[in-house]
Amino acid sequence: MTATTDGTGAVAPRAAEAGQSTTAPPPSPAATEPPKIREAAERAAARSAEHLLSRQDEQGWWKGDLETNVTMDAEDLLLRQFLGIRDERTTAAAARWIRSQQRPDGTWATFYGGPPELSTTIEAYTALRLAGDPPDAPHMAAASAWVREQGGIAASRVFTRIWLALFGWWRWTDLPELPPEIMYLPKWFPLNIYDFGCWARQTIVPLTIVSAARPVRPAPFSLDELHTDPRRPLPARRTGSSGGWQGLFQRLDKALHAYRRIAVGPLRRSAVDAAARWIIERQENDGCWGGIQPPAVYSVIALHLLGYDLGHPVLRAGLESLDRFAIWSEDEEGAPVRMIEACQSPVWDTCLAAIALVDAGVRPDHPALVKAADWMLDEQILRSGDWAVRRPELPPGGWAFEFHNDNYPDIDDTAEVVLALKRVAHPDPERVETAVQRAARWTLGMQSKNGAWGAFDADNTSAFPNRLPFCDFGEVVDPPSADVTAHVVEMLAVLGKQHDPRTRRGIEYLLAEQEESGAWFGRWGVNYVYGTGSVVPALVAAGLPVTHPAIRRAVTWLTGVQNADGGWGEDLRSYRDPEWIGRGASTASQTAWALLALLAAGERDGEAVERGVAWLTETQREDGSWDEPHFTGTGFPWDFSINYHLYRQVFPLTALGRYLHGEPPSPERRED
Ligand code: R03
Repeated sequence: MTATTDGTGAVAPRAAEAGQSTTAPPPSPAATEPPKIREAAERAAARSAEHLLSRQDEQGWWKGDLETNVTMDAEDLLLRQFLGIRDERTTAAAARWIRSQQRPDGTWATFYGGPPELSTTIEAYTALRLAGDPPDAPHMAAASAWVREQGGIAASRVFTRIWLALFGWWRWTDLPELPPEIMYLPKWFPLNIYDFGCWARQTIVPLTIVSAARPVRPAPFSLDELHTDPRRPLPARRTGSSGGWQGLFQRLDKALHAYRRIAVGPLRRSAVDAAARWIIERQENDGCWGGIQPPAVYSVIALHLLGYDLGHPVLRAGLESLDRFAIWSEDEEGAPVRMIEACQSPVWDTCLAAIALVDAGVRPDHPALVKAADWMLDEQILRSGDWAVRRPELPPGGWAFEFHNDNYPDIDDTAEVVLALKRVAHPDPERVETAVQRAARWTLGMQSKNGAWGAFDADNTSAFPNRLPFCDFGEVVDPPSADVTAHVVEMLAVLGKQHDPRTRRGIEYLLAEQEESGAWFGRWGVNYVYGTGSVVPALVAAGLPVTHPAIRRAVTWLTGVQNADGGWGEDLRSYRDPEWIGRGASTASQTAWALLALLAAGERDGEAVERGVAWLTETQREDGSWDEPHFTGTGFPWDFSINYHLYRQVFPLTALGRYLHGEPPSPERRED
């Protein structure tokens, strides 16, 4: 009988060990398996489960910090400066966080251990100038010198230069035009707002109002030291057009600049009003926009420019929602430190935590799991959102990533929530089943033409948005990806739909997406380890035999990139440089993702799994948690990275659980 105890009696033997019927008895410990690794794994799983259970909110959810980079903190201060509401306490606390992230060479990066990044360094420097740090202070002089060497403000991204233009530190004429008339492009016309990914759409609409207004509220200091030639602070507009699509879109931008001179009048005014209405219609009931930072900050600026005062209910709620993105802590001297989250991930964290706890042997009817299931059930979104523009007939039924984001449920969260709900022994199974069926119907209805799934929309694959001069940061469309499709296929398999033609098309997409190496690209997690760790369990759950060539090639790739210390790690640089694919310092979440794939592929008794499990047991901390300074979450490949602070807990626990108790039950799990 293998049970893992967590001191509260919460962890009982899995049904199989308790002699109750399940689809498959757990694998018996291999004769060769040294008992110590199993005992170590049991101890680690019990401590990890206890740690995770202790972090559940009394409302039933889990939420780990969502750490990104200091542009969030800098832009928050710039927003407050622009609105005239910046206070010294908030400024000082934000400045402490920003300074704490500066590296010895004076620069800032977008991820732990990453290379210096120009726009991030410019925004951080500007925020510290707002906080009163003098330009000749050593840490400031080092930063500005490095910025000048990299080409200065002129070489930074469009978003950074928009922030600087708000204070006259850059010229609006040297920024791409974003005409509000875009609101009037029909839904079938290229570059209509629904051709953009939902996050880009929600950001661009308010920015068209800002672009039309071109506001300048002079700043209390200059930033001449951030230009390559401080004597020529505002270099001439960057012209020079290249050929092809890029040249075409640059000429379009020039034409839009010319159009602007005649743009005043009824059409422009009505377009601005249409944009304002669109924004206000989409404000969430907690005041945020889409649960993410960019639409919120630009919507507040846009509406303020249209005359909404800060006391107006829309703006007051918007600003209060931004305050909720702040995480306050203290530094060693006890001084307040404030870090802004770009977004919050309670739904994502809660479903992953529930999966981890059940897979690790916590009773499926444990009160914590029932409470989590109740919270998730209350979070299901039962009204239409922007996704319905492409799917007008489809009934709602998805989940979003955040606390409040009814307009933008995502397919990834929906699939993982269903996988979590199907694991919990809920006292009201009919309620769960109704929610699960709604979710399955919505998810199936969101399948893209190529048989796969994007994150927020169906067939959001236009090639035009990425070519706009404005779009020089992140992704601006939301095409299908292997990791989201895998989570959906795994969900459909658990629902007994592995033979449904739509599931088969998803499987075919996944098999076609496998790369030469045997790995799969990771869109929302870093990177090929995440993609492969998502796809292999899904294919096996859907009935592919572990002897299938695609599974074998994935196993070969994973064992080939295992680190000498037994763990797995993949540096974010693999999004830029193939040399880094599968390479990097071992991390808890990525080691777990590799183990999830190998365990699903039947490699439980192999050396790679044993070494990986050993790495997890040896690196676990006394309190049952793991540390993970490395970023393993992806917002936009390379441009915007996330350290999901709960990944380092939930995924190792899931991997240890499946090592100890076997794969989660699914209608078609084959025993090879
Ligand atoms: C893996 C989990 C499931 N997954 C969740 C995805 C949520 C990821 C966080 C979203 O936060 C964002 C932060 C952003 N920044 N800038 C942009 C942005 C979007 C989302 C952004 C970039 C380009 C444009 C507009 C906005 Br144009 C910091 C599905």
